[in-house]
Amino acid sequence: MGKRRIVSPTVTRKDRLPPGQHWIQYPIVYDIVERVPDVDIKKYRFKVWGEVENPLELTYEEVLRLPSVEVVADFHCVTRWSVREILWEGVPTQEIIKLAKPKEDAKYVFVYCLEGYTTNLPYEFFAKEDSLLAYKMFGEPIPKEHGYPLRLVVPQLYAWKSAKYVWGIEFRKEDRPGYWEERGYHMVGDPWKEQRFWGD
Ligand SMILES: Nc1nc2c(c(=O)[nH]1)N[C@H]1C(S)=C(S)[C@@H](COP(=O)(O)O)O[C@H]1N2
Ligand SMILES: [Mo]
Repeated sequence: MGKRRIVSPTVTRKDRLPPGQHWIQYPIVYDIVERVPDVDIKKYRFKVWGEVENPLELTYEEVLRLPSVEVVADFHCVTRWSVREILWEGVPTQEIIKLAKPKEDAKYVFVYCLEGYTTNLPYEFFAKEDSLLAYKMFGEPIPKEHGYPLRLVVPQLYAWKSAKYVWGIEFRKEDRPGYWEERGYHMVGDPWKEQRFWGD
């Protein structure tokens, strides 16, 4: 039996290409560091904490055993390129929500990455049906430069919110700016509203 496949609303919506964007063939690799450190996968732990009833701490093997989906989604970078129909596979964020049980007042999500990158987003976008923690891209283990071992993919926001090398998810009452958000980028980042910079 095939895995459940979700076609993201980013693919099916009528105004598919967000304003100010153009199509390219493949995502350009962007990193805030020159060399991303190698991960010792035996020591890797994926953690969820903050405004939740059930904090999580999982090994990579345990992450791979969680219920999973395939998501086909477009990918929109704030530098104005967009890529059609990337195939991701991993754990739907809705599954993380089921396990960790965020409380009523968990309105924001803050994401921690192995090399020090962080980003923030509203809970509402984290919880979308096409958001996932991906460990495969086009059917193969996600390449290191695209986020191995685990990548938060949030197709309905600009790509800087799709954090690579994720190790931690914190549910929060209050918003807090991540790496690019501290440097002027938008706290939400909805491409169809052209929320590029804070104030847009
Ligand atoms: N951990 C981490 N995640 C990150 C980044 C980063 O520097 N570090 N860059 C972001 C930006 S600005 C973009 S456009 C996308 C690019 O994804 P790609 O490198 O897979 O093409 O990753 C996002 N996720
Ligand atoms: Mo970006």
